Amino acid sequence: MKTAYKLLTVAALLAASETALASTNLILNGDFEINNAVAGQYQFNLSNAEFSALVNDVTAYGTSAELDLYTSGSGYEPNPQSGAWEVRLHGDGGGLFDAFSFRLSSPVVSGTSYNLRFYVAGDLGMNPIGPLSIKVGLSSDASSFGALLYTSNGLIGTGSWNQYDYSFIAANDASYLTVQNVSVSAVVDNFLLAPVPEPETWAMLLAGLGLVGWAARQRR
Ligand SMILES: [Ca+2]
Ligand SMILES: [Ca+2]
Repeated sequence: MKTAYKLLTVAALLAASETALASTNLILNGDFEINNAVAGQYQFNLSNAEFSALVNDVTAYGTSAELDLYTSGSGYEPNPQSGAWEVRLHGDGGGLFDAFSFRLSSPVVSGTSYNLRFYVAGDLGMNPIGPLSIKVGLSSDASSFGALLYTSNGLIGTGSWNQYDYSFIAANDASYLTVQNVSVSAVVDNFLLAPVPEPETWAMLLAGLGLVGWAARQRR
């Protein structure tokens, strides 16, 4: 019973951590669900201006400007990782690439710890032509990449979603999370960025769990 209780505690902590990531997400529209597109209608090869106007709180600034806003059942891509929409980014590896930035609900603060999570899938509609890498950065400006934070490396074009997690301490303040594809075509979805809960928060959570466990034991 003791082991079961421990396992339950670990599961509860993990669940709480997942909830914290989703409920305190600083990224506005990180899953692209808030947009002006007609339901079920794919939007291909959008210019930076078209994409920025279509998708709330997201600004495109790449050099190839062929962004696509996809929905379920296109046949070209896996269905969205979350909700009804996903974004396809082009990149030819030769200097032309799609890029965009997410506006944050409150800025990243220098010296604070954060957890980042996002999902990338290879392109079903094109043959994989090389390793896939999506670069994520922090910027003070919606239209520039800023400082490199993380690169999701190693995935060769396939149609399945891959989850990437990265924890970091911010080196500078930033109001935008930026995303660039510098490799082959890929779809991205469901970007989550949340401050790591403070030790006091964990202490309160553990105390709460302790109470729940104590109550359960009393009942037995
Ligand atoms: Ca989505
Ligand atoms: Ca395109």
